[in-house]
Amino acid sequence: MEVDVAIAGAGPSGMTAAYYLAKMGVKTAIFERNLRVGGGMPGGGMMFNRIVVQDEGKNILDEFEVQTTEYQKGYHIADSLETVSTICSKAIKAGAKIFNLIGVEDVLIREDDRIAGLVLNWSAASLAKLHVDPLSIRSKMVIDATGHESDICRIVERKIGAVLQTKTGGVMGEKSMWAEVGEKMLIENTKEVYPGLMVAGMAANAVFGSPRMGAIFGGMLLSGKKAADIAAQIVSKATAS
Ligand code: 48F
Repeated sequence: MEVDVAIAGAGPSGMTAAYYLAKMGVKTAIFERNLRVGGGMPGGGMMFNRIVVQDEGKNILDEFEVQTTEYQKGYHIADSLETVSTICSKAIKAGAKIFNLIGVEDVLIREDDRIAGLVLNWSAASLAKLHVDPLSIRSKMVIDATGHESDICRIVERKIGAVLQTKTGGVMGEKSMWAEVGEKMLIENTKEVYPGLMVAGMAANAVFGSPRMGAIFGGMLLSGKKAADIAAQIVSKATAS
């Protein structure tokens, strides 16, 4: 019922963030509304289940002991299923909890509308359109790692208003594909976007209006790692005060 960091979405960015947070001893849980983990990674590029990572991303795959093959200077290919299953396993072994089949349907707010946790419900209940009241979990930091949908930021915008730290105050929406720029912007966009709420992975580019990047996944891993570092610092300050 209470964690340090609550992550919405078990795609590559959410699971990478969970791995690094758990490794630092931060109590972390991911809530994934799907039956399976991995988000958009298992499908690779157009269902050829291979992913591409650049050198920086490969360093993380090396740390996870995922096999890669260089196909061009600076670019490497990995098996998407090996990557997803390994990151998932490493995150759980490091101490993170992953709850599948649970969707995030709202955020918990406290004084000054600071985000203080997530409101959860069974995916099956919402799929069956059952009128079932949710439960909530408290956290010191929430990470929106819900991918292109940036679901949690959209909920905040809908319910609290245009309060996000973007140019418009709302979710700006992702731009059309430009892999090189999208990958760079993703790291810059990985940050706190509202008190108590961070964005990681494709959600970060969707929120800040940056391009998408197709089957290049290095940025998702690097964004997850950066999100973990920032969230851990915020949690440690909150714990000290
Ligand atoms: O989409 P997803 O894989 O996000 P990511 O980690 O990675 C993006 C890439 O897969 C790919 C890409 C590469 O260039 O663009 O798309 O940023 O994973 C997001 C996960 O969040 C879950 C969703 O089922 C998926 O597994 N999710 C979405 N909304 C909710 C949610 C929600 N409201 N509650 C719980 N889980």
